[in-house]
Amino acid sequence: MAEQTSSDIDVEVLVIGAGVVGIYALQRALEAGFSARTLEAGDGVGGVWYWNRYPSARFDSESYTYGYIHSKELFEKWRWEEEFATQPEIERYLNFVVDHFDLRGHIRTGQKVVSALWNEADTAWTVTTEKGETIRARWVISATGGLSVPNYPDLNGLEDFKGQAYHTGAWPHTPVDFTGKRVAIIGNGPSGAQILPAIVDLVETVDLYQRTPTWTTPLNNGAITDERNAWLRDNFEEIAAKLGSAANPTGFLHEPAGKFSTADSFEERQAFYEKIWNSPGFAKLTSNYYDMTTNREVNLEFCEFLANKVRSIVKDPVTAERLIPKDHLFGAKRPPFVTNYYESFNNPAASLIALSETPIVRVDESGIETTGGHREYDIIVFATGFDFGTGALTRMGIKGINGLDLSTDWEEGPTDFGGFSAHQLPNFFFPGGPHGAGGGNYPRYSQDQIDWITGTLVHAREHGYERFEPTAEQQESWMTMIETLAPKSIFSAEHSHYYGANVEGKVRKFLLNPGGRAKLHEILDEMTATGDYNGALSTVRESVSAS
Ligand code: NA7
Repeated sequence: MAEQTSSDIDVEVLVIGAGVVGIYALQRALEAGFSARTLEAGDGVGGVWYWNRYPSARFDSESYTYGYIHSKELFEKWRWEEEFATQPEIERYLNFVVDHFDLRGHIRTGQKVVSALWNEADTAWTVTTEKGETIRARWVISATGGLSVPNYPDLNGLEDFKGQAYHTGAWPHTPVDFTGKRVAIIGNGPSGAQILPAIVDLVETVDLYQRTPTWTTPLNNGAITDERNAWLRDNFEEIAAKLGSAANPTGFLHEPAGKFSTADSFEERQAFYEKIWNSPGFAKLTSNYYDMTTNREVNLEFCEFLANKVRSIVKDPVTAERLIPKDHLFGAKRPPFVTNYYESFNNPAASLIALSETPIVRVDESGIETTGGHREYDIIVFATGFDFGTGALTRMGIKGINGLDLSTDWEEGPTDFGGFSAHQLPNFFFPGGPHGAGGGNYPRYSQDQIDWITGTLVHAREHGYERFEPTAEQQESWMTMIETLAPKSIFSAEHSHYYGANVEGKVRKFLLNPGGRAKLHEILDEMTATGDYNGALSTVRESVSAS
């Protein structure tokens, strides 16, 4: 077998995607001294925050807990305007980060990857883009996102519609003018719930098509004052340590309730729920009673509190009842946190169409027909979510050992190790992929993964390993953990994108890491306890002789 030389490859580390995860992966690889490059499909950086430019698209994790926490200098240089920043601010931030770390020269935008082929003899990947660019890399880090492939509903006559139609996840760069327009929004997840209040005062009419009600609660956003900003700067070390800790399963700063529901009387619990209602974003889950997600009775009591909130806000009692979920407990499905969602239905321009009562029959050139009648529209907004977890990876033409085709291999659901690698896909990492995130702040999970991946590449370089491939046993053990703990996850509602249920024909398999960060770290620590990661790392010679 020929000696490996650096001329066999164009670059040591190829990152695919310049979103939150890809930017970090590129920076870490360069910092560790690898030659590295990024291919990005969009014409700019930002990933999900580049594509989702619909009105009022914003974080529902606090800006400074979602942003990067590995650099004090970066943390101090960027000043967030709002507790929960909007998309333009986030896109500006990510561009700032790229320039701060001098990454732009390593990123090629407008380069969508269409194939990635493993070549065992060269211990290298050949990656090709839609425009025909080909790059050979020793290691590939596919940071292509869990929510990057828009999911369109399978509706009769969709192609006949003559008005404007947009998906929230592929929003145009030129602003859409909603003034005086008749608008349909299909979907009431976080995206649909965000866009409704943003346009309701502009439109002639807006109809929200709801398949299943959600437990939407107020975001409780606010501007970051100078005092708050000074506090953030002064406490960077503590903030970074808390967010970065594997013992922090949610990756937020929220203070835990410190008690079980049984500690309080009925009246005290109602007062506590009021406090929770007024808390920021995800604190409604992370600062709630310890047993909120495990004790059905207390969760039902909280749901009744929320239902009464909806009834008190929404003036039309029929609409209010339609907005109240009946099929899942609070937290079982990823809840949206949005300002003025329920209030929007008090605007005479807004209507709720409950698809459980009047399903869509067809779309035609002028609008949408349900079993309740026909309504005309100038604009249809698809807020119908994404092919979560596996969407991008199964569309990238990835072929591993012996031509193993990832799209067919994962037909019955993804099998992986650590939520970022797979047996028979050597030297290929997909941080933020299926089983990547747990029930918490997405970038904190991805940072854990990237830090480990970068550490592995450095370890491999220092010890002469050229190949990383989780063994079949390591993968099986990880997948057993996923399957065993999935029913215990708080996001247990099977009718959710965390089970792939929103995509027509997709197999229903749990797509998060139900063991959380602690389990991930425990498993990875066990692996790294030996020099060759219990057989996952090898030299080219070893892998050839083993095959
Ligand atoms: P989500 O949370 O997946 O929500 C998609 C919404 O679209 C949800 O209300 C779905 O109803 C609805 N949907 C999907 N398909 C249809 C069809 N065919 N007909 C009617 N309604 C449909 O996506 P988002 O973009 O809102 O949020 C994605 C992530 O962004 C979120 O997890 C956060 O991380 C932020 P369903 O509930 O399935 O009945």
